[in-house]
Formats: sequence, structure tokens, C-alpha cells
Amino acid sequence: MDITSIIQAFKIKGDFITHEIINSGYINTTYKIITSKDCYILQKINNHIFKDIDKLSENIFRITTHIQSRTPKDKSDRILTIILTKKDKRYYKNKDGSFWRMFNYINNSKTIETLNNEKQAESLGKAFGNYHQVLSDLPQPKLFEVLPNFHNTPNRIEQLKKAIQQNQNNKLSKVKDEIEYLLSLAPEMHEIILLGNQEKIPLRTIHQDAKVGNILFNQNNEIICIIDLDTTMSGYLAYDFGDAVRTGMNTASEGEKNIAKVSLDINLFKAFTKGYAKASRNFITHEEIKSLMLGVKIITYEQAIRFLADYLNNDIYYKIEYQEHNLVRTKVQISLLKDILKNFNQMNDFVIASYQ
Ligand code: GN1
Ligand code: MG
Repeated sequence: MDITSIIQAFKIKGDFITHEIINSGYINTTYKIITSKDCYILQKINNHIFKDIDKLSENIFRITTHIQSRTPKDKSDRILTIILTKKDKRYYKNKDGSFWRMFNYINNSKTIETLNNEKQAESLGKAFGNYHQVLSDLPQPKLFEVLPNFHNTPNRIEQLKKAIQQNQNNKLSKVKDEIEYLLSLAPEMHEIILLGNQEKIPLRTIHQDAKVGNILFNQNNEIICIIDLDTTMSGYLAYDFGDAVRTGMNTASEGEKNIAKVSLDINLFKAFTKGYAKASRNFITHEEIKSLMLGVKIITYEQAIRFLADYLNNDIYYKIEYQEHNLVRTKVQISLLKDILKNFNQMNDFVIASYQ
């Protein structure tokens, strides 16, 4: 693959100098492009997962232009903007059938895998609360559902059961304990979908991949913007709340091999919740507040079963760096889930109190 010709398809300023791979994200492949005048983000879109690139690009265009319309002009280089191709398209299809898109590169920004201090945690809470607020008046029509049933946990449970039945690679004996534990909890993991079906909590436009690694921070630990908008679609606030806690407040990373390092940092959780409550108190409903901790439990559980199903299916979905990577990731989520369940009532009381 000739990356230079791909870069040249886009409206870049200056002459191309070099590119670096950015190793974050398990789905798309991301590069930093450096030219004589500027830097850019180039992404190869995983079209096995995102099958309709037109709809995906239309969603991202609508989200980014809406956010831009709400951002002061002098800060417009601090938010995500699509760089069009020379043919004014939102993505480029290469000769080999691969799909590419480009964004502005935001200078002096960094991503963080697990949070280091309460200031970052509070900022993270505010950032997702603001994201929900700003998208609450995204003009109609609704965004395309590019990945249907994305956080439909009962559906994910069925997918795990199918993977268990197929046992394609005879790995079942290695994960008997994990399967037994996760399936024993399945009935209580339907709760958010049930609340939604009963119309007790509303569908809103949310990020759906609200992990801390999808946030750009500046050097002062303040949030610049939220990135990785592919999954932004209709869903419940609790999903984003849960995903942010699952990733940002885990004392270990998603791929930690030493399970003893995994736990939920309650102080960071409190700071995060304070930030989220500040930014959301004007629009969130009482039932939604009560559902936030269900999101923490259910999204952590769901992530465990997604990693486990992928492990059993021979790693067809998530990028892996070594053979047992998805199993290690599963164990981290299970361990975190156990800690969350242990502290659930205390955390829930704190959430409710934060809105009073
Ligand atoms: C994937 O692309 P990335 O790494 O930000 C996944 C999320 C998972 C996450 C696990 C489209 O996100 O749902 O939570 O990995 N995205 C998709 O860390 O499946
Ligand atoms: Mg993603």
C-alpha cells in the first residue's frame, strides 16, 4: 500500500514529510501525517465492521459541523474537522478497496489510558455531560444506526452463547470459570434495555464508545475534545457513563496481565460523577440518574463478554498483539466487574446524592 498517494488524495497544506502510526483503538488504523505546513490524522476505516462508509461519514460530518456551530471561532482548530479529498468527498476509496479519511491534527494534545488524578476525572465527566448536551439538539433526522444493536446486552449474550456452542477452536476448557461466572449474571444485565423498552428512560444521541482513550487532553489535563465518533448514535446515557468509568477509573489498563492491579478507584469515580452531574443536571431525568450505575455494571459486563466471544471466535473483531490477548482483556473486565459489584450500593448512593 502506497500511503503517499493516499495522502495526496486529500486537501493537505504543504509537502508530505513523514507519517507515524498511532497505536490506539482496536478497530481502525490511525496515522499522524506531517507535512511542511501542518499535521493531520489519517485513518484506514475498518470496513469489515463499518460496512456502510457513506452513512458513517455522513454521521460524522453532521456531528462535527454541529459541534463546530456551537464552538467559538477562535477555538475551532481545537475540535475535530473532516479534511475533504481533492474531489470534495468525505473519504477516499483506494485502488485496493480500502477506505480512508482525514481529520485535522490537534496540536499539544495527548490521550491517557487510565486517569491519574481527580482533576482529569472531573473533566472527563464534564466532557461527556457536555457532549450529551450539545447533541441533544442535533437537527433532525436521527443519525444512521451504523452498528445496529451496538449496546444491546441481551443480544451480546446471545452472541457469546453462539460462540460457546460453536467452540470453533476448542478453547472452551480454558475459559470454563469465566463462562460460568458471566452467564450466571446474565439475567440482571437486561435492566437498561428493559427500562428503555418500558420508556422509562429516553433514547438520546450518545457516543457509545466513551472510553477515556477517546478523549484529547491538553498538557494541563483539561479536555480539548472527544474523538472517535464512529459509534455516536441513539442510546442511553448510562452507556456512556458506564464506559467512561469502566476505562477511566480502572487502576489498570484494559490489557493488564497482572490481575491484582485491577480495581475501581472510588475517589476518581466520585470526581468523575461530580463533573458529569454538573454538566447534565439541566437535562437528565430522575429515572436516568437512577440508571447511571446500571450502565457501569452492564457496560463492564458487556465488554467482558465481547472480548470473550472474540477470543472463542479466534479474534476476528478486535486487533490483538498476541494469542491470548482477548482472554487477558476478558479477565481484566471480570475482575473490574467484581469490584464494581462489591461497591455498587455505595457508588449508586453517591450518584444519587450528586444530583441533590
Ligand atoms: C473498540 O475502536 P476503539 O478501540 O476505540 C470498540 C468499543 C470497545 C473498545 C474496547 C466499534 O473501540 O466498543 O468498547 O474497543 N469499538 C467498536 O476498548 O466496536
Ligand atoms: Mg472506536
